[in-house]
Order: sequence, then structure tokens, then C-alpha cells
Amino acid sequence: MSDEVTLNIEGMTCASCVSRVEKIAGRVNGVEAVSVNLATEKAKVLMDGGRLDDVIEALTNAGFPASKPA
Ligand code: 9UX
Repeated sequence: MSDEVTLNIEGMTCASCVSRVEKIAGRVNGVEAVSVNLATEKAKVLMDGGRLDDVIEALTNAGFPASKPA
């Protein structure tokens, strides 16, 4: 069963950043799809298994600090 989670993403300033975030998150185990909204600085992540914390860590390490919405 898949789960959709929304993350806040800091540090995206252009469309290429969006591509980078989608690629970085998409490589994490369990991630099935990533949809980034630059204007709202959010990413919808569809996961089937895997760990959301791994997605957050991968993005944050790549210069896009990610967090669960408050
Ligand atoms: Mo755009 Mo983002 O030139 O890391 S790719 S600022």
C-alpha cells in the first residue's frame, strides 16, 4: 500500500532545483513518485515501504533542508 506524504523543502530557487529534488528523492528506497511545487516549497512524496526520514536526510544533505510540516 502506498502512502502520500507532503514535505516542506527549503533552498529551491529555480526549475533545475525542482528537477534535482525530484531526482534525489526519487532515488531513495521505497519512493515511487515525487511531485515538487516550487511556489509553495513543498514536495508530495509517494512511498511504498522505505523510510521518510531517509528522504529527508538525502534532500537535506544535498542542500535542500526538508522537514515534515508542523
Ligand atoms: Mo538553479 Mo538550484 O540555477 O540548486 S539548480 S539554483
